[in-house]
Amino acid sequence: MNITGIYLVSDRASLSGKSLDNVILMAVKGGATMVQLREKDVSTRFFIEEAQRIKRILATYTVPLIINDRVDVALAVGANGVHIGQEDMPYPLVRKLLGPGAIIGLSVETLEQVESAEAFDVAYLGISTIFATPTKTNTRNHWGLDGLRKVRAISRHPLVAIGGINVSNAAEIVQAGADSLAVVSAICSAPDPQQATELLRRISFFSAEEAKRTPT
Ligand code: TZP
Ligand code: MG
Repeated sequence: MNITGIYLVSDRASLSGKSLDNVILMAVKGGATMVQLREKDVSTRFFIEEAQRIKRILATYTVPLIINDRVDVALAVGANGVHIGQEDMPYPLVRKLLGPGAIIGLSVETLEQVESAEAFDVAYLGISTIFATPTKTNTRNHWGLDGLRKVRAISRHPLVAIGGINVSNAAEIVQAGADSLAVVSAICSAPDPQQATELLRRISFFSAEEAKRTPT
């Protein structure tokens, strides 16, 4: 799995009246390469029905569906993977349940957690959080760009940066070592989520995409 590009993480509190299905569709049309459904306050039934709907939308664009926290929901709907934090089901058990092909992402908030994750075959580390963000306030650490560079220097895993990412800082976060940018409010709260995703992608990944296309 090639982890790169703009990774949309859903948050229904950030939608400013828009429909989640539509925001996800717009983000994917704008070039988002992964989508994580993150639901903290809905019933299991609701979560499963939503995930089934979103999975159908994403399949058209061959964009992977990642479920936050809930291994049972991921299994039930045949999602591509799960994103877990340090308090969730331990990585070895998630791998055992989902199998070798699943995309498993793990959030890390300290260098000790980064070091422990070297033993795991995670698809990526979620570097949480890069900057302080009103979207999630129960966070332990703000890595900043220097912290991200430190993680880049010691980890073998692809790095997904998350927290406070927007057009003003996206490019420097990629330059500091992020393979992918996970974004909530800069897409979910945008009046035009497709345009917001396109802009984030262009700002942060355009030179890398160009270099791949242009033979040297
Ligand atoms: N995990 C760490 S920060 C965060 C999550 C889910 C929220 C990021 O939201 P935003 O609006 O992109 O800063
Ligand atoms: Mg979690």
